[in-house]
Amino acid sequence: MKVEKLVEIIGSDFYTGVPDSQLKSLCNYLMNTYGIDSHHHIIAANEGNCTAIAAGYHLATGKVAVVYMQNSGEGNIINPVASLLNDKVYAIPVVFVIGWRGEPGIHDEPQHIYQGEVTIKLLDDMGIKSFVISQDTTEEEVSECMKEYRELLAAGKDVAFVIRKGALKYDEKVVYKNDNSMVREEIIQHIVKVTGEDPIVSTTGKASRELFETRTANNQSHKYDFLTVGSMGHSSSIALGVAVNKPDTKVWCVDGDGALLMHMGSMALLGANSPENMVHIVINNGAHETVGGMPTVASNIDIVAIARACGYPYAVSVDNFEDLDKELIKAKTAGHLSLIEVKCSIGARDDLGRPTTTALENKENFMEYLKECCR
Ligand SMILES: Cc1ncc(C[n+]2csc(CCOP(=O)(O)OP(=O)(O)O)c2C)c(N)n1
Repeated sequence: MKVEKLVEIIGSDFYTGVPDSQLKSLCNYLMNTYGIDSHHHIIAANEGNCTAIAAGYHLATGKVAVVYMQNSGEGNIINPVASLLNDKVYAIPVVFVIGWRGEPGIHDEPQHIYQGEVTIKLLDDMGIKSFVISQDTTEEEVSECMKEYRELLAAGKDVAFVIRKGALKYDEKVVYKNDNSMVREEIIQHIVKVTGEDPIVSTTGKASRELFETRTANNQSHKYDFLTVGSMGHSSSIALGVAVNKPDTKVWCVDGDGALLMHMGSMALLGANSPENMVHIVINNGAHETVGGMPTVASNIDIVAIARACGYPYAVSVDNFEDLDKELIKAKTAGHLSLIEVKCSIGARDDLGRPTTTALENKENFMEYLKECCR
């Protein structure tokens, strides 16, 4: 169905979410219609964050907000749904619109398989009634469902539309760009040149895919890299856990700005623990490039200042390859935690591949490498 029709049927004037490639039509519609406007559309740091913003919207207006997200965000909403929205607590109504990655029977990447299996079950467990929208769902069916949903919402309950692949259509295109010149894949090639055989923990999305392809192109093993294909926002904490237990090995984390924002508390933990053997690289394109390029708020925040305030002994920002190479070389031999923010353009190769090893193989090879080669 057309996304405009879904929006009309739901009838809310406030949306908050974390972008998802399967909800690209909804995200693009919202960007074209509202852009980023705190009264109508907020792209939030994580899905729990969205849920709380939706609750605040309801407290202030008495109206019902829509939270949109990929199903991988269900984990992030469980706490605010169970202890804030639920009708045994504050009974705050919210409409969730959820992209269903990893739907059973539909081929998808490994990080989506289990989440796809439990998507509807988790909603049931959270007391959220759900309705699945497919390519052949009619507007009448959605309107009928919404009639029933209105009664539930009036009783302080939460409801969801679960969106199957290709179910929502939007004809307009949106172009996402910024003024930065460096391309993420080239940034990763420069990083790999300096890290050599040091282990890397890389973030969710295309950065990990590009790292995998870079290793293949260089005829290098993939054992050096832990690709955090799911669990967005947690790669720097994984790297922290590795770094403190392998004190004689330089451990690198390749992070994204969307991921950094999603669980930014990890920066405070990194600063507090300050592993001397870790480098935290944040590739900042100010966008959720992997899922379509929708903006994050990271273009307008000072990541270097945040890192310093969190206790990182060294933090720097670069916007060209010469400075990047210089900082990488410096970080390689430094005896303290370093953060390098790399200002990056929005975009990727159309023919970018996906890791050909399984997640389990990735873990086993990485662990074996850490055991044998790193102290
Ligand atoms: C909890 C969760 N929410 C949403 C997603 C969907 N998702 C995958 S990659 C991505 C964008 C990541 O943005 P950023 O870290 O800035 O990296 P970029 O894609 O720009 O390189 C999103 C939103 C996800 N994987 N997990």
